[in-house]
Formats: sequence, structure tokens, C-alpha cells
Amino acid sequence: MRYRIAFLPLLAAALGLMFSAALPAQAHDFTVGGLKIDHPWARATPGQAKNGAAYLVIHSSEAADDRLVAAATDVAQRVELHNHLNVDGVMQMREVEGIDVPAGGMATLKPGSFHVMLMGLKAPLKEGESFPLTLTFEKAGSTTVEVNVEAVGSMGSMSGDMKHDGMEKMDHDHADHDHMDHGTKNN
Ligand SMILES: [Cu+2]
Repeated sequence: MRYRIAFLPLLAAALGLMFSAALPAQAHDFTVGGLKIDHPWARATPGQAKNGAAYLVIHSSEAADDRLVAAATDVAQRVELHNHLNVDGVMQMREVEGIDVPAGGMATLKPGSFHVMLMGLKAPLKEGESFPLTLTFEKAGSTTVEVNVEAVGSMGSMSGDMKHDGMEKMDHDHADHDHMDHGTKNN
């Protein structure tokens, strides 16, 4: 009897996991208030990687500006909102307090730019799986979206962006110029 009682919640949890992992990927967008969150995705992480990142696009049909101020998920120990900055040709990540979603406009989280940083992954992110991510907006409130894990090389031109050393100049096309302040070069 004792076994049976202990087993049932475990079984339910296991079935729940299987079900959420099997959610279909089509029509992959989510709505909260006047915000539409389009195609949340993350790159699969290689074996021992402790960190990952999630990306998505937010479209606003709101009359007022809003702001993504927090993100949370169970797959990582800590979740931060980050931006990439180009400091003397070296890409660095920095935590930001929020990501602005202009009224009627959009905010883009993508490799080399704003992203949801997943720190201390509890398990590698595997291609084809998905996981829930709760996003909190200043005005629209919170919603949970499903993040699809895509191939390690997705939008692969960015894949080496954290490995540049200080000697490298900015003449490659890795940098995302939309959000970057790159200093003028005199050569
Ligand atoms: Cu980051």
C-alpha cells in the first residue's frame, strides 16, 4: 500500500513530462495582453555546457510601451536578461534590467543581441525537446511560453561570437549592429 501511494504521484509527474515534451511545434506563438510572443527557441547545448540562451520576438499591439522585466524556468538554476555588447571588438554579455517593447513595435531577442540567459543548466538542452519559460512584462503581466530546442548550429554564424580574442578586429560580420555601440576605428 505504501508503495502504491508513493508511486502514483511519480507516475503522474513522468506522464506530465512526457506530455509536455511531446507538444507539437506548429503555431508556435503565445499571447499576453496585446503582446504576441513569436517562436521562442533555444540552441541545443553541447555536453558539458553549463549555460544556454533563449530567443524570441515580441510584437506589440498595445497603445503603451511595455518592458520584459523577468524570465524564469525550471531547466536552469538562474535566469537573467542579457544583452551583447561589443567592447573593442570583443563580444561581452551584460545583464540588463529589462528589454523595452515599444507600443505597436517589436523587441527581438536573438543571437548576438538581447537574450534570456539560462545559467546553471540542470541538463543539456537537446534538439527537438522543449521547455516552459515564464516571461514577466511590466504592464502585460506574466505568461508561460514553450521554448523549442533547435540544432546547435541554428543561426550558426553567431556560434563563435564569445570566442573572439582581443586581437581580432571588427571586420567580420558576426556583430549585430542594431543594438551595438561600436567605437570608430582609425585604420
Ligand atoms: Cu548571456
